[in-house]
Amino acid sequence: MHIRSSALVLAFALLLGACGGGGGGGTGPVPPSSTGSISGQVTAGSTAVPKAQVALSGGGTQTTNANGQFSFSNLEPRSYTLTLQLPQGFTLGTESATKSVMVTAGAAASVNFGVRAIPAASASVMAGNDNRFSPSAVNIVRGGTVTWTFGSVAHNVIFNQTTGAPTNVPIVSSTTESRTFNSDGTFPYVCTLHAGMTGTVHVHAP
Ligand SMILES: [Cu+2]
Repeated sequence: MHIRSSALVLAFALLLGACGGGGGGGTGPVPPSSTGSISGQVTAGSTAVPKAQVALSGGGTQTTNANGQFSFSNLEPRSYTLTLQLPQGFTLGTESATKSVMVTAGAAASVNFGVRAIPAASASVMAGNDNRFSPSAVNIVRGGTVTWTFGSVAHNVIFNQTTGAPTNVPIVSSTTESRTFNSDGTFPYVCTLHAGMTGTVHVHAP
């Protein structure tokens, strides 16, 4: 192996010498790459997952960047295994923590992980004087609670569907109201006093 690559280098040197004439600092022919790379991304739905650890068999661990991306380069062509470790707030869901990938010379293999965000136990929504619910959509775990904070302008919270939804919040101002959601699903709601003042609570299984 070692002898063989030395022989290759020698052959290249001879080749350069033979046709190198006038150049002086020319770069010469670029040999085809003998290594490959792996790159990928960790996402939870449409959200990138930064600070995930991706370990490569045979050495090396990368931490995903702000876009959930990672990459390994200069890899000898062969099969590798990637092992994913998620930061807090995320779970694998149906995704597997380890994936095999074949690296070939001169090519970039792509390996992506699609995981799931663990929904929060509670969420807060402002029912402000601008006649908006903010944020307009929240995600909580089943059994979790949403608290609405009302300013001096009066609003209500009326759920579009009653099955699985908690009781409506009557017209109130300058107070907070909390509701617990015990059923999975999507629960849209409106303030009937202000056209277009709408919100949604997404309730997820733990
Ligand atoms: Cu309102």
